[in-house]
Amino acid sequence: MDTSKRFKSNGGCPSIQCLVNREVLCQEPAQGVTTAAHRVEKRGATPCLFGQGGTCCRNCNMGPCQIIEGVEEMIGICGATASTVAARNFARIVAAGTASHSDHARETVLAFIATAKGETPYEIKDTLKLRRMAAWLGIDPAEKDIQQLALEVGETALAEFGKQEGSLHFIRRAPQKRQEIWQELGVVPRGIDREVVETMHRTHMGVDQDFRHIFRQAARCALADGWGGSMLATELQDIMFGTPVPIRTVVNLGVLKEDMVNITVHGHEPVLAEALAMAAQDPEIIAEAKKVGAKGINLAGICCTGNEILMRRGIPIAGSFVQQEIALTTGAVEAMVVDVQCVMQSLPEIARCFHTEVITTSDRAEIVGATHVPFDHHRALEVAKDIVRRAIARFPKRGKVYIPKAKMDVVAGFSHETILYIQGGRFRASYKPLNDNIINGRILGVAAIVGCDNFRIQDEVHVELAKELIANNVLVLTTGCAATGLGRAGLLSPEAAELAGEGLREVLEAVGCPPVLHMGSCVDNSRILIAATEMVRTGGLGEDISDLPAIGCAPQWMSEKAIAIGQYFVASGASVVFGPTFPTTKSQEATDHLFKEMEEIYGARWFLAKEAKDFASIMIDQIRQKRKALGLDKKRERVLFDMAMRRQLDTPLQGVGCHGPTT
Ligand code: NFS
Ligand code: SF4
Repeated sequence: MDTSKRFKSNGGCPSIQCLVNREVLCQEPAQGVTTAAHRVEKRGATPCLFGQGGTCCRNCNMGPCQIIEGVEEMIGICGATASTVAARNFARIVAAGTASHSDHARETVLAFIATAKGETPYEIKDTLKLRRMAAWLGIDPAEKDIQQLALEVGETALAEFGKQEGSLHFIRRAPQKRQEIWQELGVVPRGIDREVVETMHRTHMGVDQDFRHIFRQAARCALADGWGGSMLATELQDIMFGTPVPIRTVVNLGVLKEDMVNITVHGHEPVLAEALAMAAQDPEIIAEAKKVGAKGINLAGICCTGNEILMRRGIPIAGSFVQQEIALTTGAVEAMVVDVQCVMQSLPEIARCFHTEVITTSDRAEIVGATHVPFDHHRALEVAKDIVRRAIARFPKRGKVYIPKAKMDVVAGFSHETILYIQGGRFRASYKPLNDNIINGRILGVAAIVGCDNFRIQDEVHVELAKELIANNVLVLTTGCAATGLGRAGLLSPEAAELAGEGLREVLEAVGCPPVLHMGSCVDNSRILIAATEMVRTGGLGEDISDLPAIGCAPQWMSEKAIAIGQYFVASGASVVFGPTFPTTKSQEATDHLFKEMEEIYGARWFLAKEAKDFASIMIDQIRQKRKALGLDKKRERVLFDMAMRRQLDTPLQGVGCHGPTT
């Protein structure tokens, strides 16, 4: 093994604010290792200002053209204006984000089909959801055995990618009024792949050149993500691996174990992580680990793969996006297994300073310096065992180790179905208690804090913002790396309810849940679309998502996927606040479309904010405005639902057992 220390030359103890990250980077094993924290420190926190504003075009070889809005001689060689270029760049970001979520979904669907045929070690676990999804996909679930039904569901889901005409099936899950808006605008997505391809075509040099028209396609493409790719990934993963229910576990780098073989699983696709989880429990494998002096195998998640296995299996998360390199600098990780997305190219270089092996597994993603062990869901367990054995072989080669103490208890697993259940109980699962508590003012509204963390932002924006929101009686939903950050800060535990305002606290204490509900990975933002739809359907809060006192945000976004998510939220009627920068700001015209005109068209818009307090004030203000429009700004009588009142709820069960209505 090459343990050259060449990457260790210019590290040092960086001046980052996150205490646990700094703690690890300042210890002996990490001495001299260069990470993103060091690179940001060296280069400064400000990226290329020109590129950042969205008006740099390199879509053809007459450019690149730097375009300055309002300066006639600074349009593109082809005549492209700032708004067109900003819209094209924005649409391409949305297409890349949609492609990422959807290609992940495709892998899920292929594994699902193989599972239905009995060709994988996975099972069809949630048969209730299978039946519900079958109905949404236009399949009659009656009188079909589970495997046959699963096969039909899988094949219909697969056809959603290549569909050329008509509309995606899950579009029909949205509130009626929203569907009408989409029809009228002509933004109903046809096939998932078609929308991505068409967006790339329309943004090629010399095709679609009306910025509003380009933004409309960006909305259609994003909707193909939220109500298409992402939603298919979430639902089929739930059927195969189990719909999450509340589960206690721990997060932060302190979950790594000194006396065990540590395998961190990083990326996005739970098909890999689930197989590793099975392999890690195999008695034969555990015996092999013991033979080399370890007590067993400790699997820990990074990024959204971490969220997937945390939600379903309670496997701890070692870190979010910004902690991936730092996990390696503990010197305690035998193998970091990765698949796709948000995996930093620097990992193998850092691993070379230690005994760690970085293992790539996806046909779509290899990294120079990593070992490639191709994953195939047909041979899932076999490949997973092979990977775990590689990690075991590294254990005796460990050098100095520093594992920080920091870890925090969290409760995760708040799928939309769980939220139904905790409010109404098994037989009266309903959003009515939530709606009623919003109507009576005990809960001011609902906010989603989603998305990445980002090396350019030092402050704990997510944490400060969440605390401010819950103190103002806003219930917070979270996904992605933001959720891990909020977990690290202790906000995903029921005890954190004491930080909530009086009204919200009463509700949380009655049902015993945290003030911040972890709803999963980034594809699981589709759960938030369904939760919002269910709130509309339950009644009392308007007829459409745009009427709800609800808003989303991604204060530290980094990935293109985050922009796709933002655009599908806005196109679905939920405003979002992003920051600290936004990719169209060098074109006022383009930015005005997203920040003003979209409100007239979709009933929702983008906002930009930098600091936690600005995010909070925009979000609370928006929630208040929606309350006012619903006539909820006046004081109402406050009623707490006790069991007797819950029993009186007249929500029909619709024949679906413990997982509530048919959404
Ligand atoms: Ni979402 Fe999740 Fe994290 Fe951002 Fe990356 S892991 S898919 S993109 S960085 S939240
Ligand atoms: Fe320049 Fe137009 Fe080519 Fe873009 S498409 S690089 S603006 S000439």
